[in-house]
Amino acid sequence: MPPSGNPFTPFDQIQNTPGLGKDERLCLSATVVAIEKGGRKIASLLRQGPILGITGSTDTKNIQGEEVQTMDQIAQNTFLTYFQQSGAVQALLSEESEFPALLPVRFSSPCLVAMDPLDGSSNLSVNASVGSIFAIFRPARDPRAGVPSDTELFNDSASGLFAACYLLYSVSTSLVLAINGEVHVYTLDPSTGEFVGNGTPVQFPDGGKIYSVNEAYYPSWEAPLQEYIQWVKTDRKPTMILRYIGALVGDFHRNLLKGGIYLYPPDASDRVKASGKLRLLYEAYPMAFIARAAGGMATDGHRPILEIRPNSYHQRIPLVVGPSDLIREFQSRIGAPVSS
Ligand code: P6P
Repeated sequence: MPPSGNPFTPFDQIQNTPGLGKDERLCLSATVVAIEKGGRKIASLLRQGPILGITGSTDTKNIQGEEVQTMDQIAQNTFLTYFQQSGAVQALLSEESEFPALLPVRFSSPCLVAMDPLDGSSNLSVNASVGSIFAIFRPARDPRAGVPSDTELFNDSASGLFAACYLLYSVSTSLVLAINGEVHVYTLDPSTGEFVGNGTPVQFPDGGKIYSVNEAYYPSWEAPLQEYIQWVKTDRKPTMILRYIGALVGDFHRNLLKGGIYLYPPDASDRVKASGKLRLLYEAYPMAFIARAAGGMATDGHRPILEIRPNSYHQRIPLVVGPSDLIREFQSRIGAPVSS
């Protein structure tokens, strides 16, 4: 609780962030309010998910060819509705839709949102953590001139990205918001419906000892990665421990607070995941933006994630993200250029 005794909220963070124009502040506030509203609704539904019978699959596949969980659809529709009502989002790209949806706007500098409405939803049936992920951009061009089939709405890299946010539905519901180099963690207070923080920005701790990767795919990794993973478990001092819960938001959040590196490498044995499983625009970009604001870095193994140009709305990319000390160590071990 800040010295004032009033809870620090995402609205306070936005108001206190230097370098935002008045209209941008208004638009970002309305966008984050929509995310908070959706987070409250989904957290409430998830608490009673098995009772409501909404933790299972729809037995349909999305445009990614992935099985759609009932809650994926509910989350998609929930955030779409609240973004529509906000009047602050002029186009919304979602993992669940092939192209960005054009939305009604009431602000003079509306933004562009790319989202994964419910990440890790296969965890739902076993009551494990899931999350929602949002990248918030200044559009590279006005989508009302027509939604292009390629990624012209987005700049030629993450240069248009000016805020990123995720919701983590777990023991409690967290909202993590990064703007202009500062990250704050908020917790949903069920008694008031407010997301409250302590006003102190979060930074990755140095010296983390956690690595998060699905080692089942070890046989299909390239040799330098296999050697790195063997090294962290044997000759590294201190050795690392494996923590992996199968949901990017849950693994990232633990690593943000305790210090750890998350890896989703290319899987040479799987045509779909040959370039990694995670999507650049609404998973890798936002996590890389949050990591950078928390004193960390994110790479595809060779290039900084935030410098990679999107070539399609649902482009997949390998992701290695975490504190700078662990990312530099990873890069030096696999022989990649060590980030400055
Ligand atoms: P695997 C969830 O499906 C997700 O996109 C991430 O949230 C998670 O880290 C990863 O995939 C898990 O994938 O192949 O280990 O089950």
